[in-house]
This record gives sequence, C-alpha cells and structure tokens, in this order.
Amino acid sequence: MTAIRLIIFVLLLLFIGLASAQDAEIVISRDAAPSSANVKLTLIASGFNRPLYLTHAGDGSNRLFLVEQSGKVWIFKDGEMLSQPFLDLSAIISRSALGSGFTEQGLLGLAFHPQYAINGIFYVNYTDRNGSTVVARYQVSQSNPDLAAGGSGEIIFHLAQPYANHNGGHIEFGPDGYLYIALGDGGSANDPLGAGQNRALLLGSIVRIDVDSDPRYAIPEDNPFVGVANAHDAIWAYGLRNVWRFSFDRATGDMYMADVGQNRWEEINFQPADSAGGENYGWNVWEGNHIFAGGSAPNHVPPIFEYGRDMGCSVTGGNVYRGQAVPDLQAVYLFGDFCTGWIWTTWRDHDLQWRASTFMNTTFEISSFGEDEAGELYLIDYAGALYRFDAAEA
Ligand SMILES: [Ca+2]
Repeated sequence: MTAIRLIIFVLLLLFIGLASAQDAEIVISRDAAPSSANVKLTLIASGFNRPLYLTHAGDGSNRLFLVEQSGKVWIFKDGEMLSQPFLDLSAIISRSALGSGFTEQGLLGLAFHPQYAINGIFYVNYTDRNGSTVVARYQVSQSNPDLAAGGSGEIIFHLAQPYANHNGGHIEFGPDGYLYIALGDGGSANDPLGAGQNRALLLGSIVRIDVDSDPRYAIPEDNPFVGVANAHDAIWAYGLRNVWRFSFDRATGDMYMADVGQNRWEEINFQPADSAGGENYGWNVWEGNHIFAGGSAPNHVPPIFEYGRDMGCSVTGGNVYRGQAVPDLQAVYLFGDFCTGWIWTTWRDHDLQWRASTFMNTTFEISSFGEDEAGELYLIDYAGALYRFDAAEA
C-alpha cells in the first residue's frame, strides 16, 4: 500500500507540475487569422504636434510617455494628459522638426533603463542642430517623478549624418539588458554610400551597446563582429535601409524590424531570440525579396513579409500583442503603413510557418505603435492623436 501511495503521490506531483507549466506556456503560434471585427481603436488623447512614439517606464506607475518629433515628451497618467511635458528638447533638436514641412529629423526615440524604477535613467535618440544622430542619457527629477531633471542630459553616442533623411531613431533595451539603436543608411536615395553592406560603417545597421559598464558605453563582448576585420564591433545586424521601429516580443524575446523600402517593397524582418547577431538583411543588394542594386550580400536573411506600392509607401513596425484586452490578437505582430493607413498582422501557424493578412484600413498616418506596462497596444496618428486597441463590444 505504501508503495502505491508513493507512486500516486509522485504522479500527482508530476500532474501538478505539468499543469502549472501549461498555465505558464507562452503562445507562439496560432492558425486562425485575427479579425478586425473583434477590435476597435479607442481615442485616448489628441492635439499632439508630430507624435511618433509611445512607451512606458516599466516602473509600476502605468504612465504612458508620448514622444513628439518636435521635441517634447508628454505623460498620460490616471486618465489624463499632464499639462507640463516630462521632457522638452525643442531647443537642441534639428530646427526642421519645429516647422511644418515633412522631415525625418527631430526627437525620434525614447527608452527607459530596465532598472528605471531604481536609477531614474532614460535615453533619447534625436538629430541635433547639425543633423547628427545623438543618443543621450537623462535622469528623472529627484523631487518630481513626472519631470526630467533639467540639464541632466549626457551624450553617450554621436554619429554624423551625411544626409537629412534615414536617421533610423528607434532605441530599445533588449531582454539581454543591452541598448539597441536603429541607424538608417545615411539617406539620400538608393544608398549612395553603400552603407547597408559596409560593415565598417555604423550606418545601415542595428547597433548594440552596453550602457552600464562605461560612462558612455561599452561593446558587449559577444557582439558578432568583435575581433572581425573591417567590421564595426558595435554592429548587431546590418543590411538595413531605414528601420522605422523595431520591437522585442515581451514573451519570447524575438525581434521584429520594419525596414522602409526605396521604390517598391516595404519589409518586416525577424530575428529569433536565440540569434547570435550578425544577420545581413540585404539592403541595398536586395529590396525585400527582390534584387535592387545587385552584387554580393553574404548570408542574406530575407524578410518574413513584404508589400508593394499598391498597399503603401513607408512601413511602420509595431509589436507582438501580449495584452489582455483583445484576446483575438494574442501572439500576433501588428504593423502599418504611414502613407495609406493599412494595418497588417503576421503570425506563425502551428507548423511555425509565417502567415499574414491585411487587418484594418484606417485613415491614419501611422507613425508608430507602442505598448503600455501591461502589454496593451496603442497606435499613433502623426496628425496628432493616440489610440488604443480594445475589444469591440459584442
Ligand atoms: Ca532587406
């Protein structure tokens, strides 16, 4: 009897163990396409000047931080916009972002340090008065959590830009705690510098740096081109034209990069969480899955999705949905087009094959998506408004 009881006890423990493992399982695949009939976009706030990003501080405060290209960061807190900006860089960013004409310069990125709740450190990416790309470290005020400390900016990364366009601008901490920076190919058109395939140039790449081991930054020892001749050791991945938003799936750590095309093809690139880096995403030998300039692009990693000029002209990358409000979006990557307002979804089916569908046709100039602390997803209309993805009423 005792032996049988022991066996039953062990089996019970195994069952409980498996059941709890089941509960914690991350959804990485699905077969059905999500339906836009299950989703509505709720207007959260409006009246912004060139809004182009939204993120959160990861500090448990549930505040939203909305970034304006014209230099200000605004806080949405307890259901309302605060009247005073968290940060105002309008005096030091490119003047073009202060006007009304189209520009790719200005305040472009914001990322809170993974230990922001403890250290109060955050980073911005902007183009300065000379048009150079700058990543700077800032500190929150010690007396007011809704205000950055005046004069606390320290430039940690600076890169001269040969042309006004293609400044990339997205910055985000990876699951590894390193800061990733998207850098465009330098601009003009067709990549005149050959920056995409030139691994000696930081332009046309995603850079990965360690912001904790040096007053400015250090190179992680496992960056893919450390010790490799004619390659910059800050580069994580290359062959990119102008990544406009990348993100890490908060559940899996997989990375999604939206690369804006030149004349014909907009693309979504994927990098699994266990990647060692060094991927070549093909530009300017390739544009999407199509030969562009031709020539050699060793180990070209093609996109997981592309679309042509019939559907848009400038891709805006989003996020893999991991929130609770819209169950039908679980494990789906959403992204859109700035020119047409189309939103797409892509996901992996149970054979882990990529699938995609057009999802929603909007009238917005989609400048960004963004997540709050709970993983709920937002959309930013460059015309000045912020929306949240919610479940449609039954
Ligand atoms: Ca590519």
